[in-house]
Amino acid sequence: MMRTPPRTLTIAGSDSGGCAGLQADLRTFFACGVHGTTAVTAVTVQNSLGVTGVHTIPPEVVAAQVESVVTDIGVQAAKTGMLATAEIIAAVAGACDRVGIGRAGDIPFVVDPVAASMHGDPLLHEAALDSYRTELFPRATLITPNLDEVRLFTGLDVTTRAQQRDAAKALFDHGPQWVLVKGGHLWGDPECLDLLYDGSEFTEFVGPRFDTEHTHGSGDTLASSITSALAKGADVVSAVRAGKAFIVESVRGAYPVGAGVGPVSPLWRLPDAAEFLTPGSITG
Ligand code: PXL
Repeated sequence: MMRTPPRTLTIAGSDSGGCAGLQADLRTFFACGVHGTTAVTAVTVQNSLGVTGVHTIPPEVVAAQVESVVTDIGVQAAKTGMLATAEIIAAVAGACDRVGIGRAGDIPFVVDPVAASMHGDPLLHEAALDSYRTELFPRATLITPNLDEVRLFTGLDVTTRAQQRDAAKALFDHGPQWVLVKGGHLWGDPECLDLLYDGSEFTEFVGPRFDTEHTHGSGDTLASSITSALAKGADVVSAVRAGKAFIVESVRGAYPVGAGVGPVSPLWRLPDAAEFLTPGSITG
């Protein structure tokens, strides 16, 4: 029998197209060698062209999934993705407090404040912005906004690396232990700089900017790989360093699907995957 790997939890929405959301989280968890569990918040009707439907799960069912998983299977780190409504955010905050996720306990808690799909389809009610600021950011070990989310939560329009620092400070004032302001949307920058801040020190993580439009699920993949490293006991700086290395390779491994935007992919972790189970490869 194998040894049980570390367990992680994603509290997130389903992307039927398999590019983003909990589908991206689960495959990242697998590729990072942890056992992934889920609390589903919403089902999106989605393909490579965009989102045509959003169906939310009752808040008490979201909370029950969190409690069911953590009290039996146990998790060493948790993350959030699409939370959709103020009511779901309130339920998640309550459940996290009851089971010791985030500030209320010792389970590291990554809050990826998903607000819209990469096509711009809304994945969060406007009324829920305040719930993030008051109920989730103060409970988070780390928050991981992109620059569109920075604008929504702080009103700051970041167009330079210097402004990225101002944004990190403004977000830190909402109470998370650490802030990672992702620079992928700083379109004029020839590199992608993600800036980590703990209230006193900045740490920069610089990676290449790839010439690809197939970046669906990149935020989810980064947050999930960071969560996996935290579950294995890494400190936040080491976990973000590991996550950055993971997302760089996953963007390099992105591929097209359908007529629109394809996903970033952790398949690079499984070099034989393309050949495995093809007729010539099956022996024995
Ligand atoms: O990538 C953010 C995201 C998270 N969760 C769901 C999504 C998306 C983007 O499309 O669909 C369900």
